[in-house]
Amino acid sequence: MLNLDGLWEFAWTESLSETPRYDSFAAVPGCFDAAGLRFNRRGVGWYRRKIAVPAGKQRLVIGSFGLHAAVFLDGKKLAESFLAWSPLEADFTAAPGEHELVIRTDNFIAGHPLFMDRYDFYGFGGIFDHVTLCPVPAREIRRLEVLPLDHTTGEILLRIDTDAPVLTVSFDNGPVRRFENARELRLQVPDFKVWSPEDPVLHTVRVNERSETFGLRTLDWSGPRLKLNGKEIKLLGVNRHESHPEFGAATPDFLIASDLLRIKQAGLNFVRGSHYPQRKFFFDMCDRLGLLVWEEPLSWGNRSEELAVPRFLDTLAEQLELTIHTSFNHPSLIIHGFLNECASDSDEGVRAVGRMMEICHKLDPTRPATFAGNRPLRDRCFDLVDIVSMNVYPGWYGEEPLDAVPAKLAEFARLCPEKPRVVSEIGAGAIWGCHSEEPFVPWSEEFQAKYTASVLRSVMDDPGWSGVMLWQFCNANTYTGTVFKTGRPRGFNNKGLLDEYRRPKAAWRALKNVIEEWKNSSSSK
Ligand code: ADA
Repeated sequence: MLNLDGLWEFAWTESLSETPRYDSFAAVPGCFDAAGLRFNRRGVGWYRRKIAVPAGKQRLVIGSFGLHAAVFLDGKKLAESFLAWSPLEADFTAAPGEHELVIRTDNFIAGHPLFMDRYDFYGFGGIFDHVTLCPVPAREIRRLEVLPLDHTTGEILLRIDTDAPVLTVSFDNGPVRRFENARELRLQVPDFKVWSPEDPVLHTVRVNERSETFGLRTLDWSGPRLKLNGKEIKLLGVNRHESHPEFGAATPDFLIASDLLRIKQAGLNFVRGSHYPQRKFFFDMCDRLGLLVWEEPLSWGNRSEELAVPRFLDTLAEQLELTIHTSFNHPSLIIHGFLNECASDSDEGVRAVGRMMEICHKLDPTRPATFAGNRPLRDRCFDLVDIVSMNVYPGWYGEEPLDAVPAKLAEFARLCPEKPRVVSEIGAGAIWGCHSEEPFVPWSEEFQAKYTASVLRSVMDDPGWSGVMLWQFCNANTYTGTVFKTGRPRGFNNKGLLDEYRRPKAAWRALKNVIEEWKNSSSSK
């Protein structure tokens, strides 16, 4: 595999129809509008370089991009995608030798099928992740999916998408077994070890030329509590955006690694990737650290009119399918999500949620699926989902005072008692460095710290909840518009437990203290 990261020629145009003049340079990966000359501008970023193409079929992969991308080889379009934050693949065969490769990305919101201008996170443009080129073997294994069936016996199901008549299968570089014309294989992993957050042991399986890493663990959501490997689990975690003031959504791998390490070291076990697909590096890290993940395709607060638009729903369905296939073998992935805060109290909502649930169940029977709803008392989709997930902000939005949080959470915990329930978002804003010793001053670090501690204690002590995902790990770029009730000072969503540069706020310290106390008291029981 050839890594094409590095210095590319760069051109900027105001529209897609203009001819680019490559009079500048840009780093790949990189966002063109996060900082510097094109800060906050909407337009088209053209990236160009020469590549040496070997003989035979090749695959170019862009790990993640925004908001719309197209790939050209010697001026001919090979692929195009609106599935922002997902990988984009372009297969081609060319005469061996040097060729011109162009990746065009734009961050136009108007006309985008999934991204809308009121979304509460910034729609960056550029190439967010690595770009690679690799040969495609004839009769390749197009897809190799590992479904863990039983963590006590090590039984798995392999689903193999290929035209190859003969398959050679081995685990962990062990002995090779040969199968003919198999597309599904029920096998036992030799010398298996169970994957868990405490002991995240990974195995590998190789089928012909393709190798996949996986973990042996099972999930059970048939009763009111979520179970991992047969034992009830409480998810304690954060929502996280791929966002940084200088890097935008092209957060470097070292930053992803340090964010996730911090989350793990704070004693949390969960991270929700809000509100778009996550990168391979993110998942590799979560698999190795034993962090559990919720992943979802791009969407946010979609109204019933939007849920009725076929182009929106079809694109969303396409991205959900791609997301499930792409992340399938990561043991850290335990929940498929979609349609954050959609109009789940409308007919259109019921239809949209039903359609996405069908996709999840069809493609992946081993994981529960859900959407994060923000209207728990009038929701009409709870019957359709595997886990009931609620985004609630008592004591921040709305009229309740901060000390009403425990009672409100206890009330929500009683809804839909036959299914596992999680608080998929909850949080309060604070500006880093803004302090007040007065009780309950919104935007102060002290207010957010009290809020966070109160939420955590309420959820941890209530068996009605299978988990809580605080909103949010760190501040994230968004718009400065005033459409949101309490505003978005400085163009950030300031509900981060850390600020946008990852400087901890008092709430982060409060969180660590509460978890420490809880662990000490559970071990002394
Ligand atoms: C919602 C939404 C988040 C964020 C949050 C907030 O719950 O899902 O993306 O906008 O509200 O900060 O208000």
